[in-house]
Amino acid sequence: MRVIRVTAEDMNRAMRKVRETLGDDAIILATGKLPDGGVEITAAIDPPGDKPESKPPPPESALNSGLSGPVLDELTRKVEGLSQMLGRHVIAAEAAGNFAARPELLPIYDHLKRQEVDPAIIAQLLDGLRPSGGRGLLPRLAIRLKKMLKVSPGLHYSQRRPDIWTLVGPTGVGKTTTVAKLAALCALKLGMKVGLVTLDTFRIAATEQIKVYGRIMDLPTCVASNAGEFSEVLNNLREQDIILVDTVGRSPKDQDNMADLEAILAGGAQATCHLVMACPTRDRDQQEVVRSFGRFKPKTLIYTKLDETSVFGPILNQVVRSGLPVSYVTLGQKVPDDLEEANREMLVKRLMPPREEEQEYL
Ligand SMILES: Nc1nc2c(ncn2[C@@H]2O[C@H](COP(=O)(O)OP(=O)(O)OP(=O)(O)O)[C@@H](O)[C@H]2O)c(=O)[nH]1
Ligand SMILES: [Mg+2]
Repeated sequence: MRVIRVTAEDMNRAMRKVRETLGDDAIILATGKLPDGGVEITAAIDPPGDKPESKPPPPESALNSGLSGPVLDELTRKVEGLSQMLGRHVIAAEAAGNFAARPELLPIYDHLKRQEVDPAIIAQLLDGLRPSGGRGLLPRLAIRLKKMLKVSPGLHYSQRRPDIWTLVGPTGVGKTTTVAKLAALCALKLGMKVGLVTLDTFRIAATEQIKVYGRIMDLPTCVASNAGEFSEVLNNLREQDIILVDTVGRSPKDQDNMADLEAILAGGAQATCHLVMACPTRDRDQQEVVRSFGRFKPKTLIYTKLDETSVFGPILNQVVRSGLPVSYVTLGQKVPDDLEEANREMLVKRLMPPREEEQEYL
């Protein structure tokens, strides 16, 4: 493989240099801005006949090594992860390769990469993207993003009575605070009858936290520490419109603790689970959270701490990969103010280049 790095005043000139040196089959590996305002492109080409030698198959003994149980599971997971990663790199390289013919896509590609959108999703977003009505590519990009981002109506639109929402998720993401915000929205703003339940008996402070919110808002608040008690408190709260259930935070890697939570939740078969994730969490970790909390069959994603980051691609990535809609987002620590129902326009706006930079993408 021959790799070159070119610099120029702008992307079009840099792309022309790449094409002059490596031809139309060049693959763009990376692009960047220079301190003097120029740009740089690292590009490569595979000269004909420059193919890696094929490796002999692994010896039979490696396949029949007797590996089983958790070791084999772990290995399988790692291999799956590696092949997914490789697949993404191939798609990204292909997408970048397309820019040899469509250099005007490069700035958008760059922007979406900085937003940490999965390269495979970027490739989908940019495939065949054409300018519309003299306004460049951004309006069409916004339409495509809007189609990909699924949202679901908030819990107060539900006709079910009582509608029971159980918030599950990793430690410290803001589950209890979000329960309080949702309770305030439904009870104080919409005048609904709301009951609170906490299954978090792991720490005394956690039960206190929800009881304090219950007291301030004058809402019935119950604690349950096993499936039987959970079923009983749900029955006691059956006259409420909405029941919000707070749970103990669980590390996605701690399968034993996850199983304990699953056992308690079995007491509330009529409840729906909603997965709470903090937006600043890295994409790969969010993916692991969605995978391991999948056992609770969450109906929606709730994203917290949007105020703590300016990178929103992982939200799009999880929605596309899991097919789950976003129901709510939270944007700060204040109860009840910092909660919003998710809407596509708001999410698209966060993923698009800021208005003041739009000229750079035309
Ligand atoms: N900046 C910011 N902080 C938030 C937001 N939501 C919650 N927090 C803060 O995050 C911290 C943890 O919030 P909790 O609600 O206790 O989180 P939790 O998921 O219930 O935590 P565990 O029960 O320990 O798993 C607190 O300091 C909250 O004020 C948000 O939208 N933005
Ligand atoms: Mg909590």
